[in-house]
Amino acid sequence: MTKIQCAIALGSNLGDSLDILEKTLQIFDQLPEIHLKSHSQWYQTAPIGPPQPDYLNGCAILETQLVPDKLLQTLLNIEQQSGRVRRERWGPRTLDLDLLLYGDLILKTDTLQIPHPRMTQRGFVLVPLAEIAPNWVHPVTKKAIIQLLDGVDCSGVSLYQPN
Ligand code: PH2
Ligand code: MG
Ligand code: MG
Repeated sequence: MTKIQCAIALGSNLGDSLDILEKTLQIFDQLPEIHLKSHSQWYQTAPIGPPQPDYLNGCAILETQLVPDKLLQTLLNIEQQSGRVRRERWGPRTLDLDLLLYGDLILKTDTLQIPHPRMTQRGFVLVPLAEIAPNWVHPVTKKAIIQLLDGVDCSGVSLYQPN
């Protein structure tokens, strides 16, 4: 079976976010069907959506043989293990894992859209992604991640400085 490279966005703004995100990377690495290739640094980001605490965000590149649906299911399972309860849309969460890119696949079903439909507008996704995959070409816009970053307001995104 062929292995596909995928880009994942990680986010948290409830609970011990740094610990939750670090543990998520370990979980990725331990799953036999996923290989963690690289991950970005963590960024503190102003919330988009209803008023809520700042997020910690980052991105990871995974290599996997899982088909998109199974990968999505795996991501949802990990979210649930972190104690995530789904409340309001775009509201605070202990862990959010979004499948951004799956090779150069373009897919739209009732449950899954790849590339992630809002990734091109979000500094909190593009800044960490540009750190680890600047030249990955977004299959719909045909622009590299570093080019997409050019058109986006990143003022709310800064490198996380643990004290
Ligand atoms: N995720 C959301 C809504 N708003 N804002 C930031 N800064 N970071 C996020 O990950 C985020 C958000 C819904 O997924
Ligand atoms: Mg999200
Ligand atoms: Mg999500």
